[in-house]
Amino acid sequence: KILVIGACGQIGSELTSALRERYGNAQVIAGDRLSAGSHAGQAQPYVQLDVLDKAHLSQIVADENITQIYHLAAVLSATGEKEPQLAWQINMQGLLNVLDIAVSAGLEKVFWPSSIAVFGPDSPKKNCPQQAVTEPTTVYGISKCAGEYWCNYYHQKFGLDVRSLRFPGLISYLAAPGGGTTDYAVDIFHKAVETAEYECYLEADTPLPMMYMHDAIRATLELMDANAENIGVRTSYNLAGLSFTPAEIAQAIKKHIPGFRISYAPDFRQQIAESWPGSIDDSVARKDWGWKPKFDLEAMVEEMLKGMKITV
Ligand code: VAH
Repeated sequence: KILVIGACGQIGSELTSALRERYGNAQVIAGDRLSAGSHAGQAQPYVQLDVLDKAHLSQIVADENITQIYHLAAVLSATGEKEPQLAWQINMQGLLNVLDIAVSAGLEKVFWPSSIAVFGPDSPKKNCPQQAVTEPTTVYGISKCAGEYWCNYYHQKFGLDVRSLRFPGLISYLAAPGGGTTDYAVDIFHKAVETAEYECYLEADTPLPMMYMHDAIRATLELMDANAENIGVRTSYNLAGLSFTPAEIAQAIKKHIPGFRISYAPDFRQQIAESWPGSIDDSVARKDWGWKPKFDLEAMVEEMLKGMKITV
C-alpha cells in the first residue's frame, strides 16, 4: 500500500487522486496533519499524522502494511523565511523520519520532492544544468539541498530506493498553493477570473521555471515506474516544463480575458525569485527515464481557464 504524506497540499492532493486512479482507493492512504473529515476533497482512507511524530508514523506504516511513501509535507520558500526554525524542523526532521522508517520497515520505494530552490544567486540563470552550483539563500532551499544529500546517502548506505525531482513552480486550478514564491502564477488566474485585475508581488520581467501540475504528476509517476538501474541521479533530477515572466503570463491570459489588467508591487519574494534560475536544463531526466513535458504556456493557460469554467 502507498502512504501519501502531505496529501492535502498542492501536490499531495492531486498526486493522491492520480495514485488512487491507478491503484484503487483502498491501496492509497492519504495522510496529513489536518483532522480527519476537515480536509477538502480527500476521500478515505485518510489518517491524521505529524511528520515529526516518528513513533506514530512508524505505527501507521506497520498497521497499514505500507510499502511505498510519497513524502510531500514541507514548509515552502516564502513561509519558510517567516518561520525559519519551523521550516527547518518540518522539512529536515520530517524527511529524516521518513527515510529512517523506510529502511527499518524495508519499504520498496520512497518519493520526495526537491525544488529548483536548491539553486542560488551564483547558479547559471539560463538552462541551469543538473550539476551546478547549489548555494540556496532560503531556509526552504537549504533544507531541500540538504535533503537531496540525505536521500543519496540512504540510497548509497542502505540501498533505499528513494527517488526525487526538483520541481519548478507548480500551477493547478484544483489545489491551492501554500506559501510559495511561485504562487503568483496560480493567484493570477483566480484574480483574472474574479476581478479581471491582479497586483503581482514580483517585477514584470522576473523569469521563473514553472510547470503545469498535470505534467508534474505524470513526471512523478514515470520516475517511480522507471527501472531502478536507469535512475542515475539519487540526489534529485532537474525537471523543466516552461519558463515565463509575470508580464508573459499576463499577456497569455489577456488573449482570453481581454479586459485583464496586471500591476506590480514587488515584496520580499522578489529577492527569493531573483536568487533562482530563470530556466532549467532537464536533459539528464530526458536521457535517464525519457522525461518530456507536454504543456507549453498557451496550453497551460487554456487548461487552467477551462478548469475554472472560462470558455477559451
Ligand atoms: C515555492 N512553489 O515557491 C515552491 C517551489 C520552485 C518553487 O519550490 O517555494
